[in-house]
Amino acid sequence: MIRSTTRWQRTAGALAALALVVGACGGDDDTAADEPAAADEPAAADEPAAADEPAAADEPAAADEPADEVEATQGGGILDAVKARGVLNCGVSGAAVAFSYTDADGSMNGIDADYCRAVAAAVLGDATAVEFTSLTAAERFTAVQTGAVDVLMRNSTWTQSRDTEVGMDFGPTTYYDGQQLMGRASDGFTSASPVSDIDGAIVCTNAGTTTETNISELAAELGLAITLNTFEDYDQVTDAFIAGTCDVITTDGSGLVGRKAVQEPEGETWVIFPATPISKEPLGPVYAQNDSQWADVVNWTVYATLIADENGVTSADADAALAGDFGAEMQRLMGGEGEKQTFMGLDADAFYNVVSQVGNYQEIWDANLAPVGLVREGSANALWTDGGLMYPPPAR
Ligand SMILES: N[C@@H](CCC(=O)N[C@@H](CS)C(=O)NCC(=O)O)C(=O)O
Repeated sequence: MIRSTTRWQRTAGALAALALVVGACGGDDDTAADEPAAADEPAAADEPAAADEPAAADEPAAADEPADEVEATQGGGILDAVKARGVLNCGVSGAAVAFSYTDADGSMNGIDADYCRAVAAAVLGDATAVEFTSLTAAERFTAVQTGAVDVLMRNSTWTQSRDTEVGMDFGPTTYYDGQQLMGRASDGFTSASPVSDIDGAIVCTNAGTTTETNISELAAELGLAITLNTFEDYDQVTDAFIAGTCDVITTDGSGLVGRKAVQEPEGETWVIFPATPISKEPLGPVYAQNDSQWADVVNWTVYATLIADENGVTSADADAALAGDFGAEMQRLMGGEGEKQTFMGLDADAFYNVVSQVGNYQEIWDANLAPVGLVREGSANALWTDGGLMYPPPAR
C-alpha cells in the first residue's frame, strides 16, 4: 500500500533547525476538560480507527498482538530469497518525518529508508534495489510474519512482547528515542511542564504503538483523567491537532520534532515536554525470528555504518579504507585482507557498497535527522567514545 504525497511533505524542504528541546500546553478545550473520559484504557490499538474518527477508549487490546490465523512463514532463508528476487522488500512508515516519508517526487526518504538501502547495498550491491512498502503501526508486524517484507525499518521500538510473543527479532538500535508530548504554548505549556499538566486533556496518537500504552499507564499511575484518541496514522493525528480536536499529541520525541519542523502553523508555537522523556524507545531494524543468517546480515550492515563512523571513514573514503589507509579493521570491513563478509553469505565488498553508496552513521544522520533539528552531539545516539550508546562490536 503506497501512500500518496501529503501537503506537509511539500514543505519538508523548508525545514527550520530545531534542537531537541521543548515548551508546553494545557487542555483548553473546555468541553474535553470538564467531561474527563475514562482515559486509563488505551483504544483497541490494532483496530485502525475510521480515518478521521478517533477511536474512543474501550477494551484494551495487546497493541500489537498478531492475528492468530497469521502463519509465520519465515523459517529462514530470507537472504537467499532476496538474492533470488534481486530486490529487497522493505517495510517503512512512509509518513514518519525524517525516518521514512514519501517525498514530493515519490522517493522514500529518511534514516529508516537509508537503512533499507544499506541492506540492499550489502546483499545486492545496489542501494537502489529496494521495494518500499508503507505500513501503519498496526499493520507492520503482520507484514514481517507473512513475509510480505524481508525487514522492517519503521521507527519500531524493541520491546519484550514484540521480541517474543509477536515473533519478531530486533537488530541494533539505530536511534535511541523516548516518548514525549506536544501542545500549544498558547494553552500554557512550557518545556518544563510536567505530564500532570495534561490532566483533563484530549490526547491523541496513532494506534498499534507503545505510545498509547505508555501514556495510558502513566496517566493511570498519576491519576490523570485524559481522553485518549487513536488514529490509523500520524497524518491524521497531526491534522486533528491542527484542527483543535486534540489538545495534546504524543509519540517518540523525534517524531514530534519532525512534525513541529514541517507543520507548525504560522503564529502558533508548539512545544514538546516533558524535558525528560517518559519512556525508552530504542528504534531499529525488525525481522522474523529463527533466521540467524539474515539477522547477521542486517545487524552487521548497521554495525558497518557505525564502525566506519568510529574510524571517520565517510562514503568518499571507502576506496582509501579498502587500501588500508584507515587501519586493518576498516580494510577487513571493506572487503580487503581477512574480510569476514563471505562468512555470512555476502560478497567480500558488501560493506564497501554500504559505506560508498549510503554512507556512515553520521552521514545518514546529517542527511535525514539534522535537517529537522535533531542534534546528535551529547545525545544517546552519539558514539560511546563521545559519551553515547552507539557501540558496535569489532569487525574481526
Ligand atoms: N516507536 C513506537 C511508535 C512508532 C510510531 O508509529 N511512530 C509514529 C510517529 S513518528 C509514526 O511512525 N507515524 C507515522 C505513521 O503513522 O505512519 C512504536 O514502535 O510503537
